[in-house]
Amino acid sequence: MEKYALTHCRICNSDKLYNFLDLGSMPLPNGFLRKEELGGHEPRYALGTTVCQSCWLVQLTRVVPPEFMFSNYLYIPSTSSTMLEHFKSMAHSLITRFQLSHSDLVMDIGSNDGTLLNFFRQKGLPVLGIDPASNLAHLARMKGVNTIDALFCSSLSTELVRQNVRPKLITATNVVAHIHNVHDLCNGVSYLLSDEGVFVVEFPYLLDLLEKNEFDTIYHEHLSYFSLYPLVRLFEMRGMEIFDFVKLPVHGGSMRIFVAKKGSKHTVSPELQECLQNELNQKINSKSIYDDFSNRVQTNTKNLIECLKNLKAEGKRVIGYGAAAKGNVLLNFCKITTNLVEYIVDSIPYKQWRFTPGTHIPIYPEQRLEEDLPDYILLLAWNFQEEIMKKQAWFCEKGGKFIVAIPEVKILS
Ligand code: DWN
Repeated sequence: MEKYALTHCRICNSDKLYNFLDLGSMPLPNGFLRKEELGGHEPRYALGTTVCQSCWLVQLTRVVPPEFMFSNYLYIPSTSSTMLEHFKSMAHSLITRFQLSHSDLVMDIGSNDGTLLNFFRQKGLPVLGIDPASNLAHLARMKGVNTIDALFCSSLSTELVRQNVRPKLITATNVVAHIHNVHDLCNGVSYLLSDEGVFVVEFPYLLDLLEKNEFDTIYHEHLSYFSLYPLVRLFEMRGMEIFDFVKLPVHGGSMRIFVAKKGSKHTVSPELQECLQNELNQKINSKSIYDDFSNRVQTNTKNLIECLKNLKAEGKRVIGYGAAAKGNVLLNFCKITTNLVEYIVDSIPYKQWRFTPGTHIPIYPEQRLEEDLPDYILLLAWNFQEEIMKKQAWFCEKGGKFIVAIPEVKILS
């Protein structure tokens, strides 16, 4: 059997899986290389998507071990003002909605560099971060955010309860989709959460991914691509229930769900049923929506390659903006190297002066742009289009143009 192959749905254990998009075999999308690592062995892992024909969870066909991806992690949300604002308003809205007081512990699973928790801490609440990336846990502690370097699991929650750690609020943003054993996660959360406690989960929303052709957000870190339909089933299997949700614009369209133990005082929002019905109306429980998405991916990527080749033939210079994980999926799937994109600029120091995995495009600080005026910028971090185009407005004023490939190829000036 293929290494790390998924054989059964991680939520309902069905083996009725329908494969609908094969992105080939590529290196891990955050596997940035130092100069001396170029030419060395770069492990590649199959990247394909499948949908369970029982609970309709979209998931990857392979499960790469988390220790390969999250031990020393290079993704830091705090480098974006968009994400800083997002997490600040998230913390403030949760404190207000659930009337959190200074005695209510807030725990964040996948707490990264402590950005979200720091907003709770600044309001005087006790906080605890859980993240396996020691490099990020160190950054969090430097902010004053107490953090445990570990992958969250039910055995860790047992130890925390033994130490009388009982959070009133547990958050998990862009992490539940990264976890293979979601049943163990739910067991751990349910055991740890206080009786009226709330588990708030945020994730890129499947319907946005499909509607906006966001295929580059499909990569080895993201094992699941959630809609409400399979999640309702997951939490019910674990004695919990989703009682509310909110849609968000970040990361190409996300959803935040509010979960509590069955029998809690939290009343279920009537809009939940409407959203579930909309998912069925959009046919998330049929193969055709996935086949249509796959066909659009093929068309859009062919259009991008043709656009870049035409610009090259016209003698135009193209660079990339944002050494994002999703950008590496796009570059590897389209086999775009320095043949079409000369270099990439990025604001994260960890990534600068390294090279992209698989395509080996050099990454420089954003300041490089001012020293060198290319003709076009391929916006790999399209989810920050507004922030980046505002920051680099001078580039368009000087006649430069942006290229976006998602939801389809467009030239912006
Ligand atoms: O789930 C995940 C999503 C939420 O974020 C993680 N698995 C990994 C990560 O994916 P990503 O690498 O695609 O994330 P970003 O934050 O969309 O990547 C944006 C990149 O653009 C970063 O490397 C930073 C860079 N950037 C920049 O150079 N200048 C971003 C902004 C806003 C800028 O002004």
